[in-house]
Amino acid sequence: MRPANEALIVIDVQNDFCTGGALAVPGGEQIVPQINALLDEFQTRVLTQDWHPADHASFAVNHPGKQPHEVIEMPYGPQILWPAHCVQGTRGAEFHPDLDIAKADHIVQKGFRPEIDSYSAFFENDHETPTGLDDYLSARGIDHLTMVGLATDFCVLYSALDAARLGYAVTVIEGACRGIDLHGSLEDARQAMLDANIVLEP
Ligand code: VGL
Ligand code: ZN
Repeated sequence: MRPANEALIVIDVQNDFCTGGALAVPGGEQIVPQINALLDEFQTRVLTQDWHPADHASFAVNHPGKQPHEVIEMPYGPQILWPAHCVQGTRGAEFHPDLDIAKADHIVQKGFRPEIDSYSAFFENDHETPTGLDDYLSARGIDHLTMVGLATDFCVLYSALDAARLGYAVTVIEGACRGIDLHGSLEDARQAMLDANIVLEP
């Protein structure tokens, strides 16, 4: 068992990010068995859930004439447009059926405000609206996070960078993550995490 100051953060292991899903990450479902094993090791286990309303501003379909992966300018900066995914209450938004969600202590839903996306488990994409996760963890004396999940180069990356910035020691287990890899974003993500002193474990 890991010590009480450590938590496992499982990012967005949801049907829409797995094979057959609306925003499928190649091999997304392959990480589920390893994550289930990790859930047994940690005393504090947090899941995040991408949880968008159907009219969410990150969906290309809500911007006439725009296609997925085009970038638009939002008040908080550039935003990549995505296929509609993880719509609240749909099967695509549910956790992968094999993920052992009964072992989680806390679930953070994010991206539920129509006008702002939220990649990070800690802040929305304006980098200042908090999700409450930092308070939850610091109230429990947690200062070390191990992160796994989907996608390595988006929600795992932004969660890990924010956690490092907030002062947590952060480890990302790359074998228990899968990436989208848009225009080399996976290699950029690895470099950004290394630059932030995040430990990358195989
Ligand atoms: C994610 C793109 C859009 C992720 C979520 O979980 O990495 N990526 N929404
Ligand atoms: Zn999303």
